[in-house]
Amino acid sequence: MMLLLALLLQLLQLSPRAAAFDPDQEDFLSDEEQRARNYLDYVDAEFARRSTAAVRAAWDYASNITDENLARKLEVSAENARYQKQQWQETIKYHWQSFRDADLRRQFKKYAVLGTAALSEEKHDKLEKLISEMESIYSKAKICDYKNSSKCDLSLEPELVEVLRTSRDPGELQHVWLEWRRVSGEKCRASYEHYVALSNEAASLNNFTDNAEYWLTDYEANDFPEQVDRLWKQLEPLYKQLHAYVRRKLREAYGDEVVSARGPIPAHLLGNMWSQTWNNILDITTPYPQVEAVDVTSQMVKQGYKPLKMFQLAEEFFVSLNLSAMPESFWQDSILEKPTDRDIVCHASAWDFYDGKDFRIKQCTQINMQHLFTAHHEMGHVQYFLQYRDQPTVYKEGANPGFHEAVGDVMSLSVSTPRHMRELGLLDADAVDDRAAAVNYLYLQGLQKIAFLPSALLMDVWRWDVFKGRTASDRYNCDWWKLREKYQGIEPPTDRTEDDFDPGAKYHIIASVPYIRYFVSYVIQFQFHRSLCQVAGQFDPDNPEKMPLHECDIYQSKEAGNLLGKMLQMGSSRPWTDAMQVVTGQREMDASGLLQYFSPLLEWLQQENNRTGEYIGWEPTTKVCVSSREELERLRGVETATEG
Ligand code: X8Z
Ligand code: ZN
Repeated sequence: MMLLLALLLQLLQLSPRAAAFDPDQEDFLSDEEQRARNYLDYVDAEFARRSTAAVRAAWDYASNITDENLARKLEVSAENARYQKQQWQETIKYHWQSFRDADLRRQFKKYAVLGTAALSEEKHDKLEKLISEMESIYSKAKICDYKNSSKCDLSLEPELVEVLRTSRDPGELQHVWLEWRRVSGEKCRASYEHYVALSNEAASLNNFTDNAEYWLTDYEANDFPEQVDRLWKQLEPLYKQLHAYVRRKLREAYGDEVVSARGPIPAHLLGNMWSQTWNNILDITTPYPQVEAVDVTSQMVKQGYKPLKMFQLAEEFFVSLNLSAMPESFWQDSILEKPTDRDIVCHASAWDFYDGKDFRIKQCTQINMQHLFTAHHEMGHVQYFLQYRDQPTVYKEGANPGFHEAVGDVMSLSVSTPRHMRELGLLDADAVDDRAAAVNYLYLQGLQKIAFLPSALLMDVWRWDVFKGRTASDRYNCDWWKLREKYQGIEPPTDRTEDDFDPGAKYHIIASVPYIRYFVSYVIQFQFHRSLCQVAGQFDPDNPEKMPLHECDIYQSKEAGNLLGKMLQMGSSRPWTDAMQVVTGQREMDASGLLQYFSPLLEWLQQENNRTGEYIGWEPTTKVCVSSREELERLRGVETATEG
């Protein structure tokens, strides 16, 4: 009878609202759960099939930006949104919150969030179109050469990145910095405003207060922004020491007309378009210039490195840990060099096609050390895809997005050690391993890892403010610069206005990719590194002096690889705290890994800044940010008048 009733209810698509722990209802309950399992099997297969189609269309567009490919991508996306909406109606009929099977509850919880498909067809299409068009503007943007104004075919990758990396002419750096913002961000400003409104509307249709709250669901913690804030408080003193030292070195290189003693650092002098990693200014800031150089770019060029070789090296590292090699099709279908016959989205990315077979990377690889690490970074994503390929489709994600970003970087923490670089033949075999060399190495790592932290954090602090309406559209740019100054202690090379849109000159902003994942990654990768090094017998927490964390290289440690693999195989099937526990025994993000790694550098920086009497921190910028260029002209007019 019970069975019959259940069957009837099933036919009617009505699920019994049973109390979870009522023993009399047990059969009833498990019956619904059984039905839910079957339902999930079906949905999962369909979801995978549709994801494959969507990813194929997205790949086709990103690797060949044409109107036809955009139309096709939008078509598939619209069709999927229609399907998802229908399916969602079915999904929410289940009383999944009262299921006793935690895994079933978890999968339903994920499927119960519809996302942007909740929008009307028209608005969904508009939102997709806006993002794709901003990506297209960003990817096709070109500027003219500083010295040769008739040469106007310079793209971000490789030309502008290269100027920022190598030029030491402040005029040229400022030209490239300003021009890039003029042809990318500024052109996206109106679309961005529209994008914010539609994203918020989608979030509210999903019962979130705004899109910021929606984005944060990935982290399964209500206090996540506070957690991140706490981490930053712990890391800020280290950042400020690095900042003060770099400012002095830049002042010595460019003069105090260009770099002041106590102000924020001019953003265009840090070797990177977004001032987010500073490793490219190693040559003019290195602590001990007479000791061997730790940047291996020139060696890579000298030895004729090719993009393929860089990815093969990365693969070999993963395989040495007993992790997976890339499938044959990966090598066939990936794009590892910038094509010359069409426009593509050059920003590096890794792609899971959700069919268990097709995995690719797209990267406009340049031959330099940074791109060697980016190759490992991207392959880290693919390694994660491979490890969780047998999970249900909803679990084919990182434990949280920060985990996904951390995998390849953990490899790079070993690969970049001088010991490993020597084994690769990229550093002199007979160079000395003394304290000065160690400081040089840790300093280079600091320029990449410590410098990055505030820039990663503020990217989403700004967007959370935007989505929450705390930053209105007429404050987009000036609020951006307030945060750049507050967190990073940098300033623009010239005054800015609300006619500019500098956040939009960064890929992840216009492509709608949340950024806090990278902040998380840069913290937890040191937790992973520490634990894996311990397992590999390369780090002894009781004797860090003898075996410092920054010298550890987990290469060829199957123990380390197996432990990491165990975590990767989980995908997002468990809360990230559980995944983290597998590798580290810890259940929270913790800055102590990073602080421990950099402790010899902190000590050195403190001594050095003390010695030269550096001001730690920064006084307010003298640059202004106003409502419009017209207003700026007016102000400047007033200024000249009063001066006159
Ligand atoms: O975007 C990336 C990767 C792809 S997930 C190339 N990264 C961030 C960036 O470039 O801004 C890696 C580190 C930071
Ligand atoms: Zn990544």
